Amino acid sequence: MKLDKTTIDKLAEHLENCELNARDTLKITDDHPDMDWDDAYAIQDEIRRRKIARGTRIAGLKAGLTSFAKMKQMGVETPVFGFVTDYGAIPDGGEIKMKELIHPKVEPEIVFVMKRALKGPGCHIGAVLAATDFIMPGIEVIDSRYRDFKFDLKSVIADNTSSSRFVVGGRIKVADAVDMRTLGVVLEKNGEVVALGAGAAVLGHPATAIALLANHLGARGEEIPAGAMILSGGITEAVAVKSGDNITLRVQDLGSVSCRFV
Ligand code: OOG
Ligand code: MG
Repeated sequence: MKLDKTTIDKLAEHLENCELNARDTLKITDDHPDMDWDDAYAIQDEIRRRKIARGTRIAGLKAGLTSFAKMKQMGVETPVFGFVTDYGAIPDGGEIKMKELIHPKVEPEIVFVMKRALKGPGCHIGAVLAATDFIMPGIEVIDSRYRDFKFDLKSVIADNTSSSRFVVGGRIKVADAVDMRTLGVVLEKNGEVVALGAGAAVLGHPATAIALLANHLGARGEEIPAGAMILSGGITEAVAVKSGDNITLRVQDLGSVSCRFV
């Protein structure tokens, strides 16, 4: 750790206020170029602590920057991990208020729900599939607090990996009922196809993202709890949205989910 506790708390408060007030900021590594990975996750942990203390519930976990398309779009090359909140959950077909957000983008994702806890190190796809209860389609709405989505990995980890809103639903399937690698996804904006891909875009198999999360948590003495919902990461580039846009995600064999920006 390179930052002291006072600085970590101050940066967490600043980033969380940017989220809650829909205000953007410059990436925090500009003022703290020597901060390290532990500092970045410590800031994210402090944001989580602040939310829980205020009565917010953690609705699930997320992996991000797990596909080549996303890494290329953001100019980074390592996955990151964060959490999603109860107030971020939007019902299928629901409305998302633009005035609560800065510059949202949508991502097509495969969402896992676990029946058993998973603890790294040494967690692999087989362990993930054995511990998975079911999968379902999800739209993640990301909204970086950094101006123009310009950040580096440490800044985005501290900012809870741009976590904002999410929509899950569609049809659930047990993990062995589908080949997640060849699962086709089609993302539509106002009825037009704006992005498409297949599950293998996420690290060869979306379950790999869950294994990496378990290993990441294991290194910190934590685990993925039984029952956890986990977003495995955008399969395609994220797509910018504006007020009035209707978004639908169709996933082969898993139905569709949608939302509207107002
Ligand atoms: C970081 C969050 C990325 C994903 O699925 O790749 C993410 C960002 O691109 O702002 O959630
Ligand atoms: Mg995502």
